[in-house]
Amino acid sequence: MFKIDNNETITAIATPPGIGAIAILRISGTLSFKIIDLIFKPIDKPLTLKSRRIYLGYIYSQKTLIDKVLINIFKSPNSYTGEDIIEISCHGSIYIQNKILELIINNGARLASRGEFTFRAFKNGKLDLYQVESLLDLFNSDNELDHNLALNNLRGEVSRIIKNLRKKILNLNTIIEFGLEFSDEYLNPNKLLGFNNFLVNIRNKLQDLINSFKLGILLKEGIAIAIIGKPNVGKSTLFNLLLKSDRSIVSNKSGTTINYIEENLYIDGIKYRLIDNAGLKKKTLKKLELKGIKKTIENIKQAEIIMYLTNKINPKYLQIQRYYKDLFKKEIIFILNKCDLLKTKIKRQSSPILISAKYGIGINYLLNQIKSLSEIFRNNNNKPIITNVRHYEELKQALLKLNKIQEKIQIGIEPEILSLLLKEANYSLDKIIGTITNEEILVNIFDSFCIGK
Ligand SMILES: Nc1nc2c(ncn2[C@@H]2O[C@H](COP(=O)(O)OP(=O)(O)OP(=O)(O)O)[C@@H](O)[C@H]2O)c(=O)[nH]1
Ligand SMILES: [Mg+2]
Repeated sequence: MFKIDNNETITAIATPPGIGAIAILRISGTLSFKIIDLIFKPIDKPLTLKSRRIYLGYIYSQKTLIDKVLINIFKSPNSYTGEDIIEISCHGSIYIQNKILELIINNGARLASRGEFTFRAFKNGKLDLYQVESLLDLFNSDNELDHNLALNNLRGEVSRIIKNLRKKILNLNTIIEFGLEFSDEYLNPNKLLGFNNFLVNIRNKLQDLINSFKLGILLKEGIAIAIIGKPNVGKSTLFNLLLKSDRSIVSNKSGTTINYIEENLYIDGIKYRLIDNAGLKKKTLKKLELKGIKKTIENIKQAEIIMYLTNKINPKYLQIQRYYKDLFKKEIIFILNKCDLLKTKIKRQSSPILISAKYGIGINYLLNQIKSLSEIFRNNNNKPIITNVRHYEELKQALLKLNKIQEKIQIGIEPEILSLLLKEANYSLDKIIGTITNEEILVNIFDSFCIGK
C-alpha cells in the first residue's frame, strides 16, 4: 500500500497486461504536464494543451521515436483524481507500453500502487468511500442485475441518503448541544420526546437500507437453487444440462453424488448458484451417505429455490410439495424427469414439470418457471440497495444507537447521553462514506483494486 500522504506524480499502465490493439497509460499529479512536454511532440503544435482535448503526436525517448500516440488531457480539478491527468493511448505492444512507462518514470513520476488513482479521487472529494467500494463492485460484477446495482451505487444514490441522514442527526445534536451549553430549561422531557418523533423517520430509513442487504447480497452472489430428490433420479444430469458442461458425475449407480457441487448459472442477466446434491434417502447406515444427506438439508435451508426431482409418477407429489413448502418455506419446482421413458402419455402441466434431462426435453419450460419465480428478487422499483457487509454492519450499529435513544427517551434520558448516542450513530455513518476512516479500512479497500485504477 502507498503512503497515504504523498503528492508525488504517479503513473501506471491502465489496460490489462499483455498485447492489445492499444494500451493506455495514465499520469496523475502536478508534474503531468511537465513530463508530457518532455516526451511528447504533437503533430499540430498547439500553444497550450487544453483540458478535455485529444492530441495526436509522437513519443520520443531523447531523439528516438517510440510510437505515434493520442493523448487525453484532463486539467485539475476536472479529472478522475482531481489532479492534472494525462492519458496516453499507444499501440499495445509490450515493448511500447514498458518503454513509455519507463520514460514517464525517468522524467519524474513514480509507479502507482494498487488503487492509488482512486485513492486520490477519494482524497480530493471526487468519490466518497461508499462510491469507491461500489466501483470495486462494478469491476467485479458479472451479471446484469449486479452491474446495475453497482452502477446505481457508484452514481451516489445510497451515499446521498446516508449523507442526508447524517446531516439530520448532526442538526439535532447541534440543537441539543446548544441546550446543554445555554439553557437547562430548553431540554425539558417534552422537548426530548419531540426529538424522538424526529428520529423515527431516520430510523425507518436506516432500517430500509439494512433490510435491502438481503436482496443485495442475493443479487451479487446469486440466487441459490438446490436440486434435490431421491438417488438416481437424474439430478446430476439436469445440473450438467443447465450448465452445458459435464461438471457432475453421472452414472446409473445409485448414490453417485456424495458431496454437493455448486456452480454459477446465468439466466437472462440473473445470477444463480446451482447446487447438485447427494440423493435423499429415508434410511442409510453408510456414514458417507449420511454426511451427504446432512449437507443436502443444509443446502435446502440456504437455497431460495428448490428443484425437487423425481422419476416416477407419484400421486403424492402435491403432499411432498406442500411438505417442503411448509417445512422450509421455500419456492419449490416439482419436476418429473425421464419423461422419455414414460409409457403413458401425460398432459404437459405446470406441476410437476415433465422433462428429460438426458435428452433436453421440456427444459425451456423449466427455465421459464425459474425466471418467473425469480421475479420477486428483481429490484423492479429501483430501490436503493446495499451489498457490502461493512456498510451493513455500520448501518446496524447506527440503528442500534438510535434504538437505544428511543428506549431511554421514554423513561427519561440525560441530554448528555442523548448527544453521545447521536454522535456514535453518526460515527458509523461517517465510516461508511469515509468522512472518518482508519488506515486499516483504507488498506483493505484500496488494495483490492488493480494497479492503474
Ligand atoms: N432415460 C433417461 N435417463 C436419464 C435421464 N436423466 C438421467 N438419466 C439417467 O439416470 C441415471 C442417473 O442419473 P444421475 O444424473 O447420475 O442421477 P442423480 O440423481 O444425480 O443420482 P445420485 O447422484 O446417485 O443421487 C443415469 O444413468 C442417467 O443417464 C432422462 O431424462 N432419461
Ligand atoms: Mg448425482
